Amino acid sequence: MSATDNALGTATVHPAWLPDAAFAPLGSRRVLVAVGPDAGPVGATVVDEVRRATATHGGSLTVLAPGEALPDAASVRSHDLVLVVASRAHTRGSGAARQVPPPALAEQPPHPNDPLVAAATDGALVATGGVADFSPDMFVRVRAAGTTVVVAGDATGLLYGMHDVVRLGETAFGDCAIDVTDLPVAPVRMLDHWDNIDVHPVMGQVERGYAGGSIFYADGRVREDLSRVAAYARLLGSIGINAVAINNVNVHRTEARLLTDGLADVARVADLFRPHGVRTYLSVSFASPVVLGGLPTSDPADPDVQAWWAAAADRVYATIPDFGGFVVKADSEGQPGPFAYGRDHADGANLLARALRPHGGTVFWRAFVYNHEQDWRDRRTDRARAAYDHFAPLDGRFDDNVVLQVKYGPIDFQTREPISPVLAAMPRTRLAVELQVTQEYTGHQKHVCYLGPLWSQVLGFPLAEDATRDVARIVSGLPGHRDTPSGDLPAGGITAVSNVGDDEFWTGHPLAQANLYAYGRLAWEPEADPVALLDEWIGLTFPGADPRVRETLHTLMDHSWLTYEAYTAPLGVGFMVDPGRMHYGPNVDGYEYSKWGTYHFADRDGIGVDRTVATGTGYTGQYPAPWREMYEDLATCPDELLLFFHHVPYGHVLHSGKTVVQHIYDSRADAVDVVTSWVDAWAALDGLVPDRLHARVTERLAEQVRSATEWRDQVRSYFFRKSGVPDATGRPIY
Ligand code: GCW
Repeated sequence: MSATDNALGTATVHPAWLPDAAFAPLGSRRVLVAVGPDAGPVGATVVDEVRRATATHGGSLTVLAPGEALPDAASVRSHDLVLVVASRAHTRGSGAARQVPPPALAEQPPHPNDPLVAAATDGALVATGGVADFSPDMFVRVRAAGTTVVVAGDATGLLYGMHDVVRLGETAFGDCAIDVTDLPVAPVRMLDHWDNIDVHPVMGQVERGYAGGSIFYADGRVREDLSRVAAYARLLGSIGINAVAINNVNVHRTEARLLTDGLADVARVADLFRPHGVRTYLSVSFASPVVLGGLPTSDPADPDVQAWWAAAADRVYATIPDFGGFVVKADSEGQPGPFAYGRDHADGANLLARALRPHGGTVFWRAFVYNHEQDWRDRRTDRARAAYDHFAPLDGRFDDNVVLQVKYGPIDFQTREPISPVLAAMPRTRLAVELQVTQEYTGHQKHVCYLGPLWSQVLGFPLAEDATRDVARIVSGLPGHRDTPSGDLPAGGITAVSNVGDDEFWTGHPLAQANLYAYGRLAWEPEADPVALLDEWIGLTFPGADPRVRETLHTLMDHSWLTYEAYTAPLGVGFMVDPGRMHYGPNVDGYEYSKWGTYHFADRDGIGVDRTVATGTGYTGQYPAPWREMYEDLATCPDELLLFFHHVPYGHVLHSGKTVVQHIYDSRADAVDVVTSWVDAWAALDGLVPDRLHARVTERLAEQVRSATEWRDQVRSYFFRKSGVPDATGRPIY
C-alpha cells in the first residue's frame, strides 16, 4: 500500500509512538540546544534526538557546548526552538513541587545558561522570577516573539520538555501555543517486567506475557543483542517512565543470580536505560543468602544475613552506581519471606533497605500477601482482607527507603475492583500503587481493551481524608485539601506490570501499545483525560493518517474497557476466567472450589460475596468514611461493585432499574453486538494504516468476537440454569 507503510511493509520493529514522521514539526525547525555542564548521557540523548529529527526533516541544529561563549541575543532568537538546561534542580520531591511553588534558592549561584534563557525568552522568564525554581524532571515551555523555548532544571526535564514539543507538533510553534510549567506528580514512575531468563515450564518466558519472548533474555541468558531494549528505553523516556525492574517478581533459581554472577549483564541493560532517564531495578529472592550465599538462614535478625545483603548491595553499586534498588515479592504464592523465621514484613523489608541505604537505593516491597492454600469450605477467610490485615498494623515501621507496593484492588488486577483500603491505612509509609498494563485478566492482548479509563478512575479515586485525598495524591505525598501545605508526607510512586515482548508490534495486539503509552502519561499526570491521551497516542502513532483512522480508533477503544467488563464477570464479582487457559476465556466456576479464594457463591437464589461488617467477612470495615458506610449499605453500594460487597437475590433491583439477572443477560448480549460491529469498522481502514498492522488487528478482532461470544453464551446460560429466570428479551440461551 501507500507511503504510510514505510518501515512497516516488512517485519521490522514497529516504531510505536515515535515514528520519524512524528518528529517532522520539530525536525523542520532551526533548533538550539544548550544542555549545560552536568547534562550527562540524558543531555546527549536530547542532542541526538534533535540531530536525527533535523537531519530527517530538513531543519538545523546548533549545540551550545558547556563553557562555550553565549551567542548574542539576536542569534539566539533566530532559532525557532531553544532547548536549555538552566539551573541545577534542587532536591524537593517532584510531586510536592507540582502543587506548592518551591522556595526561591537565593543562595544558588546563577547557572551559566541563565543569560541564554533571558535572551531566548526576551527576559520573560527571568522577570517572572525564577529560573532557579526548578525541581527534578520539571520543564517550562514559553513562546516569546516567534521562538519556542523549553527551559528545564536538569537533563531529564529537558528530555521530557523536548518530547512535549514532539507531542504538540505544529501547535508548539504557533502563536497561540500556551506557556506551560510541567512536572510529574509521582516521583517514581515504574514498569515491572515479569520476564524469566529460563523458560518456565508453566508460565513461559514472560509470566503473563502476551507479546512473544522477552526483550531482555533468550536462550537462557541475557541477550547479546539488546537493541530492542535500547529502543524500548527510548519509548519509556519519551513518556516519563523513570524506573524499570527487569526480572519477574517470582524469582527462580537462574534469575536469582542476576544479583551476583549476572551483574555485568545487568550493567549492560542499565547502560541502555540510563540515557533515557530510567534507573534499573532487580527483583530479588528473599532467600538469596541461602540460595546464593550458602548461609544456613535468611533470617533478618541474623548478623551474617545482614552482612551478606550489605556486601551484595556493595557489589551491585560498584558495578552500577545509579542502580535503583530491589523489588520483592515475599511470603506470597510460594515465594520465600520473613514469616519462615517468625519475623514480619517490616523486618524483612528493612533488612534489604539497610543494605541499599548507603548507596541511595530503594526497596519496593509488595503487599500482595494472602493465603493461597485456603479451604473453600472456610467461609470466614476472605482473600480481599489479607493485604490490609498483614500490612496496616505495620504502618510506621518501615525504613524511609522502603516503598510498599500495593495492587490497586484488594484481590488481583480484576477488570473491576474497589480500591485497596491499604492505600488509606498507612499514612506513615511510602506507598506505591501497582497497576497491570499486561492484560492478564483483560483479554491477553487478543481483545481490544484500552485501560486508560480504568487507571484514571483508580488514580483519581478520593479514598482518604474524608474523600479529599485521591490515590495519586497518596502515592505522591500530596495532602488531600489543596490549600494545605504538604509538610513531609511520604511519597512512593506509581508502578505497573509491562505488556511488552519481542513481538514486531511490541505488545502483540498493536492497539495495546496505547495502554503502555497511557500508563506512562497518567503516571506523569494522573488527572489527564484518558481519552485525550488516546487521541495523543493516535496522532503520534499514525501521523498524517486519514481522519477516519482517528475516528475509528476512538469508536473501538474509548469505551473498550467497559465493553470488556460487560461481556465478562458481572457487577464486580471478578474472576470467572479459566484457570486451565492461563486466565483466558470464561469458566464461571473456575475458581469456585479452589484454594486461591476467589468465589462468587452463586446458587439457585442469588449471587455475590457478603463482605459487610454486619453479616459478612467484615471487609467493608477496612475502609475509611464515607466508603465504609457506602459499601456496607446495599442501598448506596454502586451497581458496578454490588456483587463484590453483597450477596443478593437474582431479582434484586439495581440503581439502573434492572434486576441483577436481567442485567447479566442484557449487558453480555449487548456487549457482543458492540464488539461485532468493530469488525466492519476496522475493515474499512484497509489501506489507511500499514498493511501488517491492519492484518494483525483484523486477526485479533476475529478472536475477540469468538471469545466474547463464548463469554456471553456461557455466562447467560449459567445464570439461567442456576436461577431458572428467563431472559425477558427472549434472546437465545443454551
Ligand atoms: O496476578 C497474579 C498472577 C501471577 C503473578 C502474581 C503477582 C507474578 O496470576 O502470575 O505472579 O499475581 O502479582 O505476584
